[in-house]
Amino acid sequence: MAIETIVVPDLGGAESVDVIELSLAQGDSIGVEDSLLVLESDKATMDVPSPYEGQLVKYLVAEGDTVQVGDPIAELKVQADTSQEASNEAAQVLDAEVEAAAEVTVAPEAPKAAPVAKIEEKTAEFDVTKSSSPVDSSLADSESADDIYAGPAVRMLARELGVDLTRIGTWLGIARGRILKDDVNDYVKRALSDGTPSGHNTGVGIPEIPQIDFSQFGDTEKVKLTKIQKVTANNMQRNWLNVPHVTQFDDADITEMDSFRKSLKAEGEIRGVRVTPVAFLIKAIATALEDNSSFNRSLAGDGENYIQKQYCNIGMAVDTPRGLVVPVIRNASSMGIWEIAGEVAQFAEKAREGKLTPSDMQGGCFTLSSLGAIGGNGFTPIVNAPELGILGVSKAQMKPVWSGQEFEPRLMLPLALSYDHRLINGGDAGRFMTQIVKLLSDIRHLAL
Ligand code: CAO
Repeated sequence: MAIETIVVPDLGGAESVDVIELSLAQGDSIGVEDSLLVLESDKATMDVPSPYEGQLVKYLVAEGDTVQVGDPIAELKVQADTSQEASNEAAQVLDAEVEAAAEVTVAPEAPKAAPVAKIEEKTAEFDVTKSSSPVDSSLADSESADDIYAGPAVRMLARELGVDLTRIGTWLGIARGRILKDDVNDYVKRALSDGTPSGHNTGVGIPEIPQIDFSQFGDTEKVKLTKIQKVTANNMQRNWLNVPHVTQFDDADITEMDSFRKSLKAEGEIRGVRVTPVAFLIKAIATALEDNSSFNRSLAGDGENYIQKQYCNIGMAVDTPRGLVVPVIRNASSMGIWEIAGEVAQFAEKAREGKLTPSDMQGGCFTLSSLGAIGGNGFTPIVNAPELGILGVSKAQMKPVWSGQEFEPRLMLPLALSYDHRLINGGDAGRFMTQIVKLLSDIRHLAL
């Protein structure tokens, strides 16, 4: 056996480079061309392959050190008779690799045959030459991916699996840390088991929001999403991406409706039902839905047909501590205000207690999202697909309204109707909205 000292090879022009990864532990066995350590210049990271088969005695450098060509970096215990021959071969391999790296640095069209496991360019151009996968360029191009320390073999594994290293960094809770092969494998296992997207190129090719390790700015806490929050996140993204939304705004004068509603208070106490504007809204929507059948449709999955619904069920968004849920009030068009108000209260209570059943939340034709009790002038709700429309209601406010002779104080209710423009035209939406405004402004029409 002989002890061989390994030195920094020709760096293809780079004067000094950083040691970013020591690939072995003391006493580890190593084969010819296996990575001994990883160096990083301004333009590339490169593996220094072992010229010998043998065992690591010790490193002569530490991670973070800066080294130059010829500096000793490690001692290996090797078979005396093989050392010279292996040394020559490895030197040739390394020369070829360094040459390829140098070429790539100046010429993006460098041959694809460049040894990908050995040299890792930090420029986007180089990345494109290394693989036909579009994932690669986005990964290496990412500023934050460069902040992650990962050896070429780890980066290659991540590329092969389509995993974004910055996401792994975030998952591990490190903004600038070293990622190992096991981390990549663990992350993929986790992604496969819970359906978490693993890389940039998921979904429909939309650039992802950068994953940031916020702990670098201050204290943070990682909190698990509730099941409802996860479902809501998926549904919202699905609906936002699939449905071409248009939102139309209007105000309904609910002055009379509200004084009538208030006049029901005493009777409501006897009946044990509190009537809020929501009951009138649901009744108005259901009536308008019956009169405007274009809103009571869904696109068929074949893209060739639509389904015309002959029933009239209205979903009602309820804000709960666990997240947003939408119970469905069935046959709302055939119900009176008392009955609807009773269902609104019951469903709201059931929702907040987490007692809604799946069937309570199925079969909706149209959704009401009322933030009236909370506030705001208006918002643009997201259609609850495969429904075609949703009405967002904000807080009613007293406003001066011109009567033709004078300004009068009127209670105005802001409405926002979002609809799926694939099946609903502006004319359909205008008629639908106008009818809702009319029904709320003169609730006698609700009785007709
Ligand atoms: N303008 C002014 N006041 C309003 C109002 C409006 N548009 N709508 C309701 N109010 C008032 C009611 O009159 C009532 O006050 P009084 O008791 O003094 O009459 C109070 O607000 C009641 O509010 P509520 O929330 O208890 O009951 P509700 O029937 O108005 O609403 C529900 C029920 C379930 C729709 C509501 O509680 C809720 O969860 N809303 C949130 C929906 C949501 O999160 N939407 C967003 C979805 S997308 O993220």
